[in-house]
Amino acid sequence: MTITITAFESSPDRGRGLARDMRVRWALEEVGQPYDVRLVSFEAMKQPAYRALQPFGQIPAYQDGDLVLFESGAIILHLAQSRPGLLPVDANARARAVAWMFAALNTVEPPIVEYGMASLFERDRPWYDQRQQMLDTHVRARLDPLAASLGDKTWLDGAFSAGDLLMITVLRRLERSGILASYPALQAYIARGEARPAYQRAFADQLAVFTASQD
Ligand code: GTB
Repeated sequence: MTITITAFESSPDRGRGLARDMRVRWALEEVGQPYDVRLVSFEAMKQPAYRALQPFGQIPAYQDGDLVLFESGAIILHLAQSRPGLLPVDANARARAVAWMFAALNTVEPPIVEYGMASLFERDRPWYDQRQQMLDTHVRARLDPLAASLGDKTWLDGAFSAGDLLMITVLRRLERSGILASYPALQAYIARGEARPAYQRAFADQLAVFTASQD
């Protein structure tokens, strides 16, 4: 049975690999798992048939035979637990890598998403500058300890793991914010992730979808 994931028919990120199918594609490539992609429109995502796969009407959803999953973190955790390559074998090291997965999604991503949403949708509000300053502070309050934890290591904890994969996809959302300029070690960390062959394949595949949607 072929694994199928869903992705935007035409991604609002214009092929920058910021939508959450990118992290699942990257994980699938890291573990060497072939997959199909089902492209969905915004309208189709909100229909009952799609909500049976993803209750919130979002991408990505994941199907492998009888198993239907939603939430990019849960999909990646499932892939990492069922195939070698994304979690250490040692039980304690594995638990720590899972902690970094949660840290990426639950501690670092929320202020980054809030910052990005404000930049997109609140720019014309009279209070925008003040709010953006506050959100900038919130993002830095996560990046400072993250950079300290990374130190001069290549990855967050030993070998590359699903924790790094998620953290790097989350940090990439800041690429146009200017904030990362204060964090050269995090910039280098992102670049190491982006240099991985599995990342490159995943990125090229999602970009090809966007490019085709413009024809
Ligand atoms: N927690 C869920 C998960 O991790 O799977 C969140 C899924 C989610 O937010 N999906 C978004 C979606 O389907 C796409 S990724 N949105 C449509 C909707 O809710 O109606 C979020 C995203 C969208 C666009 C950009 N961008 O343009 O840069 C970046 C990220």
